[in-house]
Amino acid sequence: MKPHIAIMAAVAMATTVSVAQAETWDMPMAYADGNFHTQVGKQFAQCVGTATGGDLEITVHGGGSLFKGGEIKRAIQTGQVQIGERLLSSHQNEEPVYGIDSVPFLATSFEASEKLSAAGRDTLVEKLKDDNLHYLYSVPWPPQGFYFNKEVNSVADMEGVKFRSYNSATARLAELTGMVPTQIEAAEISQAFATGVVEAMISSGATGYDRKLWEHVSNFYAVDGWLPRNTVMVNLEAWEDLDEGHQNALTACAAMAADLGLYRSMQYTDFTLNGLRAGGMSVEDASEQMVTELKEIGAQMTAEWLEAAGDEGQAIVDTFSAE
Ligand code: PCA
Repeated sequence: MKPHIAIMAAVAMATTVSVAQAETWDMPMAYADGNFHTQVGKQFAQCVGTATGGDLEITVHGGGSLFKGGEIKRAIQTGQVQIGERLLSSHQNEEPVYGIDSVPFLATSFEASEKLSAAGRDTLVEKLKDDNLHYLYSVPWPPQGFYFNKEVNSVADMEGVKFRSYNSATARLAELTGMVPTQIEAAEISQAFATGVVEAMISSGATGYDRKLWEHVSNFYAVDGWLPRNTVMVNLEAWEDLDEGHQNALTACAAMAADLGLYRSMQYTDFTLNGLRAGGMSVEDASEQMVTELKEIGAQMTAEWLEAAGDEGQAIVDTFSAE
């Protein structure tokens, strides 16, 4: 073999070897590319690429482009993708513990959301493991408030309103307030409002801002009902196939992403509420009467959740309340 051919062959072989070693994972995410969750996911992916020296490259697919929100958990569980992010509370019907962050008026601030998440972490990790998933990190949405296309001062004003829900807790809340729920993923909100399928919802300022809700509704009422969380999970076999060094890299990047996500969520709260105002919406606190009535409904939903979640659920709430 001529020397330069030998070198070329060696280079080709080296390239082949390194390509064969580098693993690529797909990471579906359900929310808009510009949303902080997606941006944090991308920074997490970048961190993993750097920390593993390029051995593991994660490609983020935002906006529900690879799998829609409702399909993501199953896609990870079954190994169709190795990693992804999901609003776990929308799987509360599978496992009550997944819905703890959406129990109305249990944890109503960023601080409380972090505390509740920490109190329930060990149980959540076990539940996810039973579902063939490894927990990596979770990030709270900003506090939840109501969007209506009219002035609403009490629960009576909600009667008969067509309401967009995103999990079973928001559907139950609609029922208990006399509204008519339809479950719709965030990516489909604009269309659902534009076609009149729904006319109201409860969500963060962030999602209303991402979906330009001012084009469809007039009023936002801050209620700070709860802060649901998005959870990033890995297929258990994919996780176990990683060597310890790479697992450590993912765990470290996950800790970074959790901190960054919390910070970005806090930052995004005022920014997006101001964005709703700039779009022409009225943004104000819910009336005292509305809050009082909602808290009564919240107490009923808390009791319902505790009944479903049993001793395990009670233990998480006790740890959360004790500290
Ligand atoms: N946005 C998501 C979940 C909670 C939130 O603030 C949504 O509306 O689908």
